[in-house]
Amino acid sequence: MAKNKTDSYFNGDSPERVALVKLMTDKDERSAMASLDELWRLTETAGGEVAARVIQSKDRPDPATYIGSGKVRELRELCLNAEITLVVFDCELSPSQIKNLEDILGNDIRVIDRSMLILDIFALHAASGEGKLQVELAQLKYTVPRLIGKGRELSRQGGSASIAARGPGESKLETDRRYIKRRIASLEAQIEEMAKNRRTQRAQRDKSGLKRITIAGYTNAGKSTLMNYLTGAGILAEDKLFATLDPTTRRLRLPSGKTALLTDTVGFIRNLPHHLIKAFASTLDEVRYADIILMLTDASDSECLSHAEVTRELLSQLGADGKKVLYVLNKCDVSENVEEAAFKAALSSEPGDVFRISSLTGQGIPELLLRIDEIVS
Ligand SMILES: Nc1nc2c(ncn2[C@@H]2O[C@H](COP(=O)(O)OP(=O)(O)OP(=O)(O)O)[C@@H](O)[C@H]2O)c(=O)[nH]1
Ligand SMILES: [Mg+2]
Repeated sequence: MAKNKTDSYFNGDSPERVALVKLMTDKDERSAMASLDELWRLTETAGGEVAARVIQSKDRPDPATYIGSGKVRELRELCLNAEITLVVFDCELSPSQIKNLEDILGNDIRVIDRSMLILDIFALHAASGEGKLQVELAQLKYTVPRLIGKGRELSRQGGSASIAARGPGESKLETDRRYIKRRIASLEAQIEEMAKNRRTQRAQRDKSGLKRITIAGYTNAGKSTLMNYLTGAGILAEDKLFATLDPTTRRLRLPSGKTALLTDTVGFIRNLPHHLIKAFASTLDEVRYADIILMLTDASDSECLSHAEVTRELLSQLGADGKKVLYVLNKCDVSENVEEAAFKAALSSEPGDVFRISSLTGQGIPELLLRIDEIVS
């Protein structure tokens, strides 16, 4: 089962030492570095310590080993010298690529890809029953086929499961394909049942006639901090990726005295694993059923514009086109540098007003609330 925060990796042994590997196919060094920085943060969030970064320049991925077998042998030397036991690739690897890589790297060095790492963080942070089932489903569909057949145990009970070994599975039985098939069917049925409940709750909320406002944005943009500022919801907000997985809805009092419903939800990231989107469909539906979306972006992040672009694109995929979206630049107590024109260009749509706020100090929030009030009225 997915582990929770209290028995996380940090409580046991020292953090696992990790090498990050990136294949650069287009000579775009800046974006390669930004992508590696993000992978670094993901690794730390999962409880790893980054000990090395490796960039390989190549026209296209090697079908067998992704970076080429010569480079993998170099990587092996590096790992042995630096006591690195886990290699994270900044891409999606096929099960056979992982197998080939581990064959060259040797027994004590494990290989995972970016999606497995993200799923691992989700497993670590899942708190509700629904969240845990959703993560387990995504892991069974993505991670497990990549780990299977190596005699590797998928999860160790108690203490310190290592990165990407957390999640479903406690016995050898669980690596059995038939078992996995049955478990997937059962998870899908349970998740559908919970989705039904969610739909009923939504229908009840609809009867109340209150407008629904959903905060959406890249992970770590400050969504939960804004939710807490506006409603005192007391949601965990911290400088980690994917701190929030479960949606929370609270009543929001507007300046006119009217009430609306405000929802905080799971964050986005570029190349969000496909199976995760499918498994979290009912959670992500909060976007589809919103009357107003507050698209929050961290203005202090050097990747602010690309985050806005990714978020806009995912919102569109999730069925938010045609909805009223308010674009909000957050953390303006730290940085006011983002130019409105560049921000609008990144969104490739005409976003109307852009609000600049700080969810920590409250600056800019009265203006945002007045605008919401106007729309609700
Ligand atoms: N300086 C500053 N920090 C902020 C602001 N808003 C949020 N933060 C910080 O940014 C970090 C992330 O905030 P969260 O509210 O957890 O972000 P989130 O969007 O909910 O993130 P996930 O749930 O992980 O996707 C925390 O350390 C917050 O204290 C702000 O306006 N200014
Ligand atoms: Mg959050």
